[in-house]
Formats: sequence, structure tokens, C-alpha cells
Amino acid sequence: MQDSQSSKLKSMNVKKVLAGLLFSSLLIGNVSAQQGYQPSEKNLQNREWFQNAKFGLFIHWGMYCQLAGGGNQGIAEWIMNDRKIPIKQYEKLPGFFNPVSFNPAEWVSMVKKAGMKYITITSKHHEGFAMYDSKVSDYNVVKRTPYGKDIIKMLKDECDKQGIKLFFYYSQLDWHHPDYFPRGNTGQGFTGRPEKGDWNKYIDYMNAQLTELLTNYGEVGGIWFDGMWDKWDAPWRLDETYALIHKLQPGAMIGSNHHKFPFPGEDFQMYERDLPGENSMGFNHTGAVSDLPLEMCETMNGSWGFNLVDTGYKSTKQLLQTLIKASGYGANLLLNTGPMPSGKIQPENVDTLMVVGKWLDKYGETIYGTRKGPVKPTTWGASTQKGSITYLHVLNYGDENLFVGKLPKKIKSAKFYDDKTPVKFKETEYGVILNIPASKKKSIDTILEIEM
Ligand code: FHN
Repeated sequence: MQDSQSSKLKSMNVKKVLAGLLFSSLLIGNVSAQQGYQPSEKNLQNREWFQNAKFGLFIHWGMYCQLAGGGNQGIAEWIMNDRKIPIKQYEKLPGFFNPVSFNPAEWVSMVKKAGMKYITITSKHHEGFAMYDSKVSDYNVVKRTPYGKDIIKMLKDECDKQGIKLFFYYSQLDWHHPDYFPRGNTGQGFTGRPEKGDWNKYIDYMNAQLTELLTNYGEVGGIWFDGMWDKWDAPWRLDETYALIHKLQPGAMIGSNHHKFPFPGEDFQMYERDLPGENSMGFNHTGAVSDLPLEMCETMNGSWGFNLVDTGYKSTKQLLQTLIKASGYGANLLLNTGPMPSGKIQPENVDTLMVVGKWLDKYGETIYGTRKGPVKPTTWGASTQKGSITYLHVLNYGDENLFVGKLPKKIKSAKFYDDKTPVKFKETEYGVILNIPASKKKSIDTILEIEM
């Protein structure tokens, strides 16, 4: 009880801090990015692929997993900042990172069974530690850990084998690099950070790391940036970074979790723990939804990184309904897991993913390859669309007669997806009413297939 209260409090505080940061971010002018950017043919194909894929696994794995939140439900990958751990002390963590049970084949098979089509993994989170063999910094998994293997390479090889796309999360914010200076809103108050630094050197370093990620691991899905919100006024040299990425891999999709309308050069727009246009977390101030492919990311409990005491797991019903609603907005769901220090995925997460995968085996046709439907997600559910077929997903069954508002065309046929029996309906001047007897109701999603 106490734990969940403190975690709520923490998340409220984080919300407040981020809301403040975002408010100040609204005050600054246009960030210069890749002006005049024209996506390549390959990039446009990848965008189509992305929109069809609908479901991916987000992986937050870094040195913080070993502290597992330190017994605090609200802390995981932010523990260095939140507990003000001096750099010298934090640097001890890699010394005992030895995930002997890491089995990429197992991870990727799990992803496939869950019905997920891609993985986005933290190549470097805010802690500044590279989970791959970086030549421009020895603060990486190969040089500093007893494990000594390139985790990103191992995962990429397996993804290639099993036909899963891999995206790299990359934190622009860095609590470890001395040249990340002047510091931003976070990363204050712990020792070991020099009071001077050369910002441009930091950006050079970041671009060098991105170059490694885009040249040493074959074709990647794209780069998932995070952390610009830490320092809005900094000269991020986004134009250069985005052009570099698109030069190295024109097909790679760039997205940035800056919580603002996408900048030129970005290929998809993401939302953190909110459906497109919604703002329950305080991140999405503008509410603006672009025409780019969309993605929403969400946790399975309350934490991104592994947290030992956060047992607030969302039900499979809640997660599936989130996936369905996201699809109703035309967005993907990137669902997160924080692997344990052993390299195993938390068993609770595996169980959840297997249930989700079973549902998708049966109903995936109404999700994959669809686009947002004619009825915007609302209290009763959502709609998806593929060609002349609209799928109405009734998530909250209220009444036998469901009023769905106006549809763009006359209905040719309406049936229950499950048994293909006809659905009675009436088209009125105000909209369509569909009759759904209680006997047809499904606990997660009652799907109607409408042809127009
Ligand atoms: O600070 C990060 C957080 O640790 C996590 O990576 C999430 C994922 O969307 N993004 C940031 C907060 O906006």
C-alpha cells in the first residue's frame, strides 16, 4: 500500500517536472532539423511496413537493472539520477553485469509468439552506458563487464534469423559523459561530473556512436531518440544527426520522444503512455497528431527498467484493449519489458505476452495491416479498416443496441467476426444502430465486420 502510494507520488512528481519542462519547451522557437527532407523510396516502404506491423516489444536494459529500483516501486532506469549516485560508484555496476542466461533466440521467439513484429532496444539510456561494442567509448558492455559480449549484435543476428526488425533507442541525454555540459534539467546533484565540458564534442561523440550503430549491425529499423526534453535550449545539431542517419541508412526511420510535433527529418511520431492526441501523463501538451506513422509506448507494470517490487502488472485485457484502441488511432503499440540482470525476461511479462499472442492468433486479421477506421476511438471501443471492410471493436459492452454514429457509406453487410452470423442494424439519419445480443458479447473485444 505504502509502496504503491509512494510510486504514485513519484509518478506525479515526475509528471510535474516533465510538465514544467514541456511548458518551457513550448516557449522556445523552432528547432532546426533536416529541412527539406524527402524520404527515400525505401523509407516510404518501411513506413508502410511499420504501419502494418502494429505491435512491437520495447526493451529497457542497462546497468540499472542490477539495482532493480532499490526496493522503491517508482524507480528503475532513473536510479542514478533519483538516488544521486556518484559517477565513480555507478561505474562499479558494469563490473558485475554478467547476464549468463541471456538467450537472444529465446527473446526473439517469445516476441514472435506474442504476435510482435519488431523490437526497440536501449542501445544507450540516460546512464550513458553503451550496450554494444562502441569504439568511441570504453563505457560499454564489451569492455567493462565480465560478460564481455556485444548484446546488441547478438540480438540483431537473432532478429535477422527470425525475421524481426530491430530499432535502436538512443538517449541524447547523458548523465555520464563529461561533455554533456552545460547540464540540463536532470542529472544534477551527484558528484563526479566536471563543471566544464565541450557540448560540441558531446554531439560529435553521439554522432560517432550513431554511426557505429548504423554501420556495424546491418540494416536496422530505425533510431528511437529520447532525452531532448532535458535541454531544449541546446544546439543539438539535429540537422546534421538526422542527415547522417538518412545518409548511412536511407530506409531507417527516425522518431524522437521529444513530446512535440515532429521536426523535419523524422519519419514517425511517438506518444509515451498515452494514445495519440491524449494527455493523461502530461507529456503530450500540443495534442497534435501528424500524418506520419504513429506509435504509442506503454509499460506492462509501472516501470520501464526492471523493478523488483513493482508488481502492478496491467491485465492482459487492459493491454489488449490498449493495442486495439491504438490501432483505432492508426498507431502501433510498443509494449515494454525490462529484462532482469540474469538476461531472462520477467516470467510475469512472458506469461502476459503469450496470452496476448494467442488472442492475436485468432483476431490478428482485424489489427495487422489495418488503418484507423471511420469511427474515432470512443467510450465503447474503436474501429479499424482494411479496404472495404471496417472492424468495429466493442470493448465496453453497454447495451444490446449500439449507436455508432454516421458511417461514410451505406452498409452492404454486417456480421459478427467470430461466427460470421449477421448483425441486425438500422441506418438512421443520425447514424447507425447495431444490435448486439448479450450472448454475442466477448470479454475483451466483440468484433463486428462491416462491409461498405
Ligand atoms: O526518461 C525516459 C524513460 O526512462 C523511458 O525511457 C521513457 C520511454 O518512453 N522515456 C523517457 C521519459 O520520457
